[in-house]
Amino acid sequence: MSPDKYIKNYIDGALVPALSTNYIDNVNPAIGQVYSHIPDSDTDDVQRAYEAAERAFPTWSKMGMQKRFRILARLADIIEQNLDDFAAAESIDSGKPFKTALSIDIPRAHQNIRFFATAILHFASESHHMEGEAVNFTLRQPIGIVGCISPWNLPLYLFTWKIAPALAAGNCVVAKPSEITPMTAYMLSKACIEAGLPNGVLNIVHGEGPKAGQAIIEHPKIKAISFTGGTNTGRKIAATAAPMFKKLSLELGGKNPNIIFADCDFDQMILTTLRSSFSNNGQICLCGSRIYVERPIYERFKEEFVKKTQLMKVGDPFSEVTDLGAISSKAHLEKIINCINLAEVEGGNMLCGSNEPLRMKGEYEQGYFLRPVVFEGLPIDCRTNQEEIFGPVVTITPFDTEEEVLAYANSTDYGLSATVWTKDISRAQRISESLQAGIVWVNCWLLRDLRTPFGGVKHSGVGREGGLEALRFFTEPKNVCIKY
Ligand code: TXE
Repeated sequence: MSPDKYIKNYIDGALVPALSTNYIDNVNPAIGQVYSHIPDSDTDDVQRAYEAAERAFPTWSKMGMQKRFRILARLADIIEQNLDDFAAAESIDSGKPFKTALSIDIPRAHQNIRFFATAILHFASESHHMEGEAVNFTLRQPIGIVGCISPWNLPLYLFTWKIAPALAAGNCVVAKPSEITPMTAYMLSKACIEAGLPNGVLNIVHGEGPKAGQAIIEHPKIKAISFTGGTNTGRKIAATAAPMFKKLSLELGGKNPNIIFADCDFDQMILTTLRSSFSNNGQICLCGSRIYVERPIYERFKEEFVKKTQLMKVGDPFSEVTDLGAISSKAHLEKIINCINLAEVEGGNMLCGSNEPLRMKGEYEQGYFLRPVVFEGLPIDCRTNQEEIFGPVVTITPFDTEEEVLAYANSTDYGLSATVWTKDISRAQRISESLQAGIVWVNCWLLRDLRTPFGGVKHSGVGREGGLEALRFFTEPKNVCIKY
């Protein structure tokens, strides 16, 4: 299963170009050059995808969950059997280290599909008995045709996280991956054909957000939208979809606090904090970009953390020793550099890293590389500490009391996740209760159980993904009341 130079849409079971036959360039960010092309789809392609989905819906939604389970399980197996090819494609497309795609992204993609393929077999609805009079039961039926739109940071991982529950629940899907990282979604379409997914059940339309993506959002008969991406895009999507009364799940940005108390397991905390700060170049909505450290260990933390950050290897995504690959695109690299410059203007003291791209030699000379950056000395309310950067940039700040650090942690518009490091279980509980976040990790980070609710509060989103929450989102409850 090798990547092609010309990516195709997957509509009605066939691999086809956009109706306009126009293409957009797809860049390999580690070498800074165009290496493939994606269909520049528009409203007409989305309409074609919708019509295919509409034709497929009666059969797919009624074929029974056992049959849907079998097809989806086969799809998961095909991805797993082609792990290396998928991981190499993901690394080339996004700039992330191959070893990360191999150990995290692609395994999680086939796990997502298998998880929801089996979850639907255990999905049950409620009944409400009115003693001596009637019984109510809730039918949970598929919604119909739904739209799934995903970002570039965890391409196949997040694409399948949406598509799998939608399909398992009996919906047909019109989906769009990010135009920055389309390759593994294209490989997924080939895997769907191999798995025997009936034509039109899943349709993958490639192209730009404001064009192909917006056409999905605006389509009058696509009844639900599941979106992961930036908060500003989420706002635009809500503005279009809410007046059309579409069901919406929005997983948006984060500016997550990492709160470190002096009684923590220091070594474990340092290792995990390096991961929570710089994994995937900080391009994970769950990364902890605001690090608050209790004063008695602040200096020790600063010294150790900066020393270890400076030792991180940036470069060749295919090298075993690489920690940080390339930033996903030139535009994003420029955005991160602007954020670093702003942090300096705001009075930040850069403890390591640089506001200049890292110039590699040889093949990677034109790639978008950046050393990880640590700032201190920034006010809590400055833009650097309030706005999402989505890059390898963190700030560190000392604190003295629980009350103070909670105020810092809850000071932003975001509320996706938070991490707390302490051995005091009562304190961990108190802080967890008061944090304004959809997910709190105590003494760990990114430890994920796919059954748990996933999502944020405030400007980090609306609704929850994961486990039964996702199956509830992708089904419409109908109460049936039978009098006896
Ligand atoms: O995301 P976009 P971008 C954040 C992060 C990043 C910023 C921008 O802060 O810097 O978002 O990244 C599609 N109608 N996150 O520009 O634009 C688009 O094609 C319909 C956080 O990549 O939100 C892509 O498929 N669709 C995030 C998807 O939306 C539209 C992960 C996401 O793109 C559209 C990624 C429109 N009008 C970025 N405009 C997280 N929370 O994980 C764009 N799209």
